[in-house]
Amino acid sequence: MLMSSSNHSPFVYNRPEESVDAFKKSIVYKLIFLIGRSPEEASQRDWLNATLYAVRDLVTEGWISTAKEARDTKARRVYYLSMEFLMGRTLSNALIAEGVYDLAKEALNELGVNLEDVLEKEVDPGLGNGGLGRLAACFMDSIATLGLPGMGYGIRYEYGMFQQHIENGRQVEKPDAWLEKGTPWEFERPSKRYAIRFGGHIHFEGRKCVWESAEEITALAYDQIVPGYDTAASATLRLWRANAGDTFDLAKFNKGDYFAAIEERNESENVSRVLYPDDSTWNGRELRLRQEYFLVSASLQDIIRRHKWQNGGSIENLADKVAIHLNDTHPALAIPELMYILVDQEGIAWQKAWDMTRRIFSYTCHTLMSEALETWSVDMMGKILPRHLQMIFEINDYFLEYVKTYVTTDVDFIRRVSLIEEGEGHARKVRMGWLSVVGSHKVNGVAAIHSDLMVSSTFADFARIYPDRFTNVTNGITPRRWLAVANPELSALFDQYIGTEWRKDLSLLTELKAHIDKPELQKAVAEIKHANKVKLADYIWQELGIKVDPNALFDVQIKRIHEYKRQIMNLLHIVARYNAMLEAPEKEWVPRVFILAGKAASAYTAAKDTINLINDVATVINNDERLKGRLKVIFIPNYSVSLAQLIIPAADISEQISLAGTEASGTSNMKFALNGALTLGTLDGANVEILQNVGEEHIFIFGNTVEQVEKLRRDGYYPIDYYQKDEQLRKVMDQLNSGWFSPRDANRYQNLLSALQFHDYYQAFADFRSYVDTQAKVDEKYRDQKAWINSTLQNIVNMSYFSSDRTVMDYAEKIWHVSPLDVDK
Ligand code: 4GP
Repeated sequence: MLMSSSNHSPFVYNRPEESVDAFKKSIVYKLIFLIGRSPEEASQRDWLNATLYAVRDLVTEGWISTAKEARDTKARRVYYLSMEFLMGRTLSNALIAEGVYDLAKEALNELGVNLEDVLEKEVDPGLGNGGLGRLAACFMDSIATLGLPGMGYGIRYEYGMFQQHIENGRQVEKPDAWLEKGTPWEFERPSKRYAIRFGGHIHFEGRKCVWESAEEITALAYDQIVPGYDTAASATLRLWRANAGDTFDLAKFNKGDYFAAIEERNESENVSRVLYPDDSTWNGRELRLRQEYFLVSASLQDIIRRHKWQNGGSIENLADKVAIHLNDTHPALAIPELMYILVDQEGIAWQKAWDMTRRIFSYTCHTLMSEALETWSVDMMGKILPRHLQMIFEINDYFLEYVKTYVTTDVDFIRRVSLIEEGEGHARKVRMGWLSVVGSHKVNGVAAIHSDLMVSSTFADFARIYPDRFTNVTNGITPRRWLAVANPELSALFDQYIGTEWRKDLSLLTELKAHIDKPELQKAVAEIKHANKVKLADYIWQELGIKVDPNALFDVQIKRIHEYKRQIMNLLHIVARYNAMLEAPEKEWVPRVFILAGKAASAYTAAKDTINLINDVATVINNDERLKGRLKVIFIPNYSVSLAQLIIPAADISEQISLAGTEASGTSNMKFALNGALTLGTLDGANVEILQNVGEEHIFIFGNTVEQVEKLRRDGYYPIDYYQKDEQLRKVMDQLNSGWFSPRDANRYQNLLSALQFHDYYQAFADFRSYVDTQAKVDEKYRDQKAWINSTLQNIVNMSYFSSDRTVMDYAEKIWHVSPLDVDK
């Protein structure tokens, strides 16, 4: 660490000690000798990269000693396998972790460069889709800060999540070529390369299964340091890139068929080309399956190599030393892959290999959406991974035998739990969710209500077979990125009252309780919120050319666009409010700015139509002068981690309005509350636990409970009844249906609206009344600023439980059985 001078190493060139001068020198050195630019000609990006290199120097040695400590103590390790890591920008987080933010700012300042401008230049890699990927990033941060012997494995997609542009109100997807700008933070590891095999066929030699694969590509490793906060410890995120290796067809090349030779290379390298290939086609699905296997095979080969190297070549004690966590079903092929390695390559007896495998794996389920429980057609898997399919059949035989012997012989039950779905009229499929449960020793949900529902619905049969296997670990967020980096002013204010240690131990926030009634604290919190709103208003003005009033209540819903998250219900209320305001223009309306952001999956029509409708409604409302600027609707394009860092600290209301029983946990709900926004939410996901922690006076809960939702489904749910009964709802729907907001294309939303009016699977109509009434309570409370600020503070001081440090320690103790290393000794 920079600040502890005893730790200084003689090896780092020009280590900046604790002086601005030395830091300046280090940055300029990187600029000249690594980037090849003089300070005079350097662009902002050059300065950014030079600073990244300079800061990376500060963490690299600690990183190396963390690895050494794990090696020397032969620590049991945990490996987190995830197809997504939404890490966010690196520099600001690293500067804070190393305690050199101010130093860097001053050093750059003296070089005539503004740190904040430089920070904005950093690419925000979109190697994830939503909550699951961002959770993985928070976990990496906590693993590093806690000094746990852990490592993340993922894919270094050449193109991350698409860039979302809005053209004429509609989402347009553009490729996200994040690598084009260079990646100074990462270390390329040319020596860490593994052959990944696909296709071919299997045959038995006696009892031994032999897989002769047809193709081979190479996985190359790229490492990112994830610095721990205020510790020398760091974690590693290792991402794999596909390389065609020797598949370049020299014969074709020599014959002059250059393009055919290149094409083959390109095709093999497609495996790490893009996050979420289009899964509406066979080719897209096949590519995704290949990606999943690519991640799993490279990572397991790496894990086993490291283990053998540190254990004198032996694999016998693998299960004592290694825990592997499956972030959802995406890496579930790791289960048959490990069996393949242990049985076919290491010659371990099947039963013993299976016992080891189950001790090693654990699995988190992140959703209750049944469509997200992956299945793969047996045909496709047989074509790409014939040995793994065979292994899954073997596992299934073994498992079903167990069920018949110890649980039940009921044919229906056995058909339901079989790892192979025997389709009536459709092809057989491998059920990856079932495989993950059967191959893991622990399975967890991500919030208390979700874990309960998982056991009572999705995995009910398995809970009967393995009653002790299921558990809950409620999600959390890292206070470093989501308070220290995102809200520096609020962080500095807390430092004055309770010191700086809360960044490492969020339970210290409770010490703020003693100060909660102090008018100067309340005033300062209100001022900081206002300043954050001004910042966001400036961004909206610059990006969208729309003026919003920072004194208005900022009401925010930012997350993927999905029917279950019910952005459409938010919109129904906005239109209802618009109508009410026009009917009583003189009333003292609390000015509101509704802010929405989020991407829709490119093949998800209803979600894309929702974005379009939000923008159409926004256009009409934002231009209606009768409202006198008291109502605005803003859709901020291209939602990302860095945008969340800007938006969340500026929010007054956090919309968490999914239908009860559909959102597994949510994590933005925690980020908002930590930054002092009040939750407006249903009894869903982690909202339930937020309610328990902050108390019912400080949160707005509305809508049906899970039991009521289920009862409605059972008894027959008719959205049209609500439409008929509720005048306000009827008016809104009639307006939307008449094309009021899309006059040039009145039928634009016909599908979206009729699905709502006649099916409304996510029961937006059923919750509409209670939502609108609760929104009125929000206004009422906002009018009483003293009460509002009090609730704001009550939210903040009661967020300790939602630190990802707590979450990760829970995993470490209950599931992974790993303990922190002593790196700072
Ligand atoms: C998300 C869930 O939708 C969200 O509720 C949860 O907080 C998050 O995982 C982390 O556990 N699921 C996904 C996904 O992102 O792709 O299934």
